[in-house]
Parts: sequence; structure tokens; C-alpha cells
Amino acid sequence: MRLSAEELKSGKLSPETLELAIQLIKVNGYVLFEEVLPRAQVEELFNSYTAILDPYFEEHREEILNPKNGFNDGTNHVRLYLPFEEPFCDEVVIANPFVTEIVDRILGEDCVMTYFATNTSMPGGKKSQPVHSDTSSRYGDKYAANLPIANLIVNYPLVDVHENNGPMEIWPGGTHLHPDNWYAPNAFSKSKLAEHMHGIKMLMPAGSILIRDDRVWHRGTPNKSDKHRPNIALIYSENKQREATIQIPQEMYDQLSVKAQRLLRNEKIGFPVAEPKH
Ligand SMILES: O=C(O)CCC(=O)C(=O)O
Repeated sequence: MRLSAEELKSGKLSPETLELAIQLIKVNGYVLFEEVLPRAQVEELFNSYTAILDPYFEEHREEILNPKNGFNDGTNHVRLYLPFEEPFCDEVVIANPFVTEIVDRILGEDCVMTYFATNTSMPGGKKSQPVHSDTSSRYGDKYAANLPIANLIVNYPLVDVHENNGPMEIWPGGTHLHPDNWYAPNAFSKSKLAEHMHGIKMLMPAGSILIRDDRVWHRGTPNKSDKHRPNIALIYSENKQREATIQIPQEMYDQLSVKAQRLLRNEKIGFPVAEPKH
């Protein structure tokens, strides 16, 4: 959907849009707000990101493309954790008001941000990834009913995503509503089932905001263009104890908005900015 000029200007969703977005995530597994971040900011993010990705990839090519790594077997997909620094840690990215309104309502106002990374479909991929959910079941094989949403993934595409440059493909409308044990390793193959189900390619303009239940089945597809197709990928989670992963120097944390500080309060505050890693 497209946000209204008034919503974009005020940085606030109307009560109707907020409610619709929440219900869409609940029933369909995702909501897409098209073209929200300013183009110039997205270009800056893209250029700064590729300035990190390209040398990193050259240095770690063997490991990243190792065919033993299931997700990288011919897909030319790379997941890269982002350093917590400008322009990536801009408030528009980490605490976007259109996102925080929704995550607060679904996950609770005490929710936290737990993941700060990117997924890139790089040119030259030959295969799609296996169809998967992003996090596993909460109770392994034990629990045979659906559970409330615990994690929301937020993607910001840094280029226009079209048929040709490796759009993410998703299976919406119910693949997030399965019993918990369907997300466990012993569950029936999602790739086999998905072949007979309706998936859609997430075609979206640069700077869109895709918010999805982490259980929705999806996969990366090969990029047939000659330019990277990166998505920033953040995860917001219900507040429960887990290992902190995002390193934030104290002086940077101190400069964040109250909301961003609250979202990141359980992370590694007072640590130096981490080097990029896959
Ligand atoms: O950004 C994409 O194309 C999806 C990537 C993905 O699902 C993954 O690497 O786990």
C-alpha cells in the first residue's frame, strides 16, 4: 500500500492505516508500505553499503560461496551484519515511526530490536534459496498449535526490486499461521509444498518498508541483473532474555532518541562498532 501525503509528512500512520497494517500482518503475514524513505537517503545507504560489501566479499569469497552452506549453494546470496554506524544507524532506519507504531502494538511497547543486518542477492546467482521461515519453532516438535507473533522482520530494499534482480519470493496468507512444530527441523519440506502453492515476488520500489512475521515462508531468488539487490534486515522481538549481538559505542547510544535507546537497551552498549561479518 502507499501511505498518504499527510502520513508521509507527519511521520504518523492514520488510525485506519495502523489498524489495517496490523490486521494484514496478522492475516496475510506481511504489510508493504511502498517508497517511504527519501530516494537520496536510500542512494546514500546503497553506496555506503556496497563500499562495505564489495571488499568484504572479495576477502571472504570462498567461505561465502561455499556450496556446503545450503543457502549459498549457487544462490549468490549473502547475509552481512551491519556495523552500527552512519548512515545505517539513522533513526529513520532503526526507529522508523511507521514501523515502531506497528511493532509496539503487535509485540508490546517493551519490545526490542535484536538484529541489524542485510540480505543481498548478488548478480550471477543460478538458483533460488530453499523455501524457509526465518526463525525456528519455539518448542521444537512438542507444540502443535499456532503461537502469537514473537518477531517481526523489517526490510528496506535499497534498489527498485523487479522480476530481474532477485526479488524475495514469499508465500503469504497462512504460512505464518501453522502449529509451532511446523517450523521445527523435522517438519515436512517447505520447498516441496511450496512448489504446489501460490508464492508472490516482492516487487517494490527502493525505500519501501516490508514488515513480516518471521514465520512466513519465503526464499531469495537469483539476481539476473548486474547490480546488487540489497535489503536491510532488522528484527524486532518480544522482550525476553536472549544473547545481545549489536555493538553500540556508549556515545552513539547516548545520542539516540529515547525510543531507539529503548529498542536497543538489551544490546552490547559501550562496545566498539563491530566489523562487518557474514
Ligand atoms: O532478501 C532476500 O531475498 C531473502 C533472503 C533470505 O530469506 C535469507 O537469506 O534468509
